Order: sequence, then C-alpha cells, then structure tokens
Amino acid sequence: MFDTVKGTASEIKDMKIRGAGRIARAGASAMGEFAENYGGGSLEEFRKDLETARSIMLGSRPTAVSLWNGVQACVKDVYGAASLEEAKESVACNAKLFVETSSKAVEFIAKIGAKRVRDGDVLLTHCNSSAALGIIKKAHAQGKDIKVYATESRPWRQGLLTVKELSEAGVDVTLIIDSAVRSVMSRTNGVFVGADTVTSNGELINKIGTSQLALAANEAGVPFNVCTETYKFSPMTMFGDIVTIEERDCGEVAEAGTIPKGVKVYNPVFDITPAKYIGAIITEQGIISPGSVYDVMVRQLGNDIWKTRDNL
Ligand code: RI2
Repeated sequence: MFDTVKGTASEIKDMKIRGAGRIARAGASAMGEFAENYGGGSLEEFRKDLETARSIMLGSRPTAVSLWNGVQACVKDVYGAASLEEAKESVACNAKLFVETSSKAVEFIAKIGAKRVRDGDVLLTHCNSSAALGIIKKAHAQGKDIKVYATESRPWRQGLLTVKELSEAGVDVTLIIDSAVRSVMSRTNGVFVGADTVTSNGELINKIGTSQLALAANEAGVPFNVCTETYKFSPMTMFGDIVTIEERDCGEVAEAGTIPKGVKVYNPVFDITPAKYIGAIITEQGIISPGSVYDVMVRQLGNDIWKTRDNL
C-alpha cells in the first residue's frame, strides 16, 4: 500500500530527487497517487493510512518546509470530507493543484527576477536552485549579455548540474570551488540563490555555504537576492519552532578509510543567513523584503493560523 510513498521518500532521502521545489512536487504527487490507488475500507482507515503515508514522506528531509507544505496542501481537506471517495478525491485534486501552482510560481519568479538583471551583469549563484536559474535563463533569453559564476557546492557538487543547465541554455558560466566565493565577489554585481526554508523573521535556510556568499556580498556591496516560492515560508517559525538543520552521513565528505581514526566529520546540509544580509526576496507574489515574510504568511494562511497558535 505504501510502496509509491516509500519509494519517493527514499529517492528524496538519497538525493536522487533534490531541490526544495522538486521534492515538494514529488512528495505531493506521491500522496496524490497513494489516494487515487487506495483500495481500503472506511474513511477512518483511509485517514489513518494517509497519516502514515504523510509521516513516511516528511521523514525523508527534515529541513525542507517545502515538502511539509506540499504534503499538507494535499491532505488539508481530508478531515472535512463526508465519504471515503470524497476524501480520496480531495487528496488527488489538491496534489495536482499543488504541482501546477508551484511550477507556475517558478515561471512568475523568473519573469519578475529577470527584470533585476541588467545587460552586462556578472552574477553569482550557489548550489542548484530552479528558482534562481529560472531568473538567470530568462534574463539570458531576453538578450541580456550576462556572465555567471557557479559554486561547486560540496559535498554533493550540485554546482555541476547548474553549469550544465546554464551552458545548455547558452549562458556564459564559470565553475568555481566554494572557497573562491570571496575572491570573485568584487567582479560580481548580483547574487541569486534559492531557498529551502524562510523563517517568519526573514532568515534564509539554504544549502551550506549560502551565508558565506551573503557575508562576502555584504562586504563588497553586492545585492544578495533570494529566489523562492512563498510555500517555502515556514509558518511554525512564527510560533517559536526552530528549523532543524539536516546533518548527513560523514561518508559524503570523506570516504571511509581516507581520514585518520578518531577524526570526526561534521556534515550540515544547510546554513542560516540572517535577514540583515538579504536585499530582496523574489517570490511569485512579487519582490518583498525579509521584514514582510510574516505578513505574507498571515495573509496566506488566514484565520486558520490562529487555531494553530491556540492549539499549541
Ligand atoms: P529550488 C536545494 O537543496 C538547494 O539548497 C537550493 O538552493 C534549494 O534546494 C532550492 O532549490 P537540496 O535539495 O527549489 O539540494 O529553487 O539539498 O530548485
């Protein structure tokens, strides 16, 4: 019964499916498929099994609120459903809607953000963000002559995906190692990164190393732009939750047997960029400041958000 959900969760955990937006869409699709193929008995049983499916999915990547919000969007109407069929249909429809609207959001971000790229700009990006790359590719397609530095992004080296994608789109792109960021910053006039999570006070949680780009950009007076769909905003941070920073296996950093016995390896996947280093957050709802994240969350969630607080 849980095969598809387990399969997708394990592909997300193993980074075969990665990128905050992609994992949210994959998670939502798997939940939709689970509901469509559900052959069990009562509405009560479905709700219980759906909860199990939800837990399996959410356990795959603890930091990405995108996955939590994507899965939540699928299951939100199940408790109001009057029959098993209605509940199944609500999950399947909500899953499709989430995939459509989140894909559309990336397109809006590209159109909005590309206006912030000028002819002749030299840009810097980190890791592999579809929202950030959408902007860069759109600016290039508009005929702007741009150059891009892309970090390697150890340990998974997603920067290699970035340089492939940009070069295939015809963009002039240069790969750098992560520690070359400060050295190239003085030649750069815009940083564009993605987001895994944005907190209610406007902090960015993104791939490890992002905060170094922000610091170096701040020092050099280079605008630091975060490119993100608003479903990566984390409502629970409003009520005090602290984002769990995922730590992954030490084998991703150093192969077994390559470091002396007794040496420890620390492999955090994300870091936190304080709001004060962020110039603009480019979303599908327009360009906002880190100080506006709280207002966007409250508007999006409406009065339901106070029920969450009252049930704390
Ligand atoms: P999009 C990625 O996380 C990177 O940190 C990237 O900046 C972020 O997701 C957003 O990516 P990981 O899955 O949603 O590689 O913009 O750990 O594609």
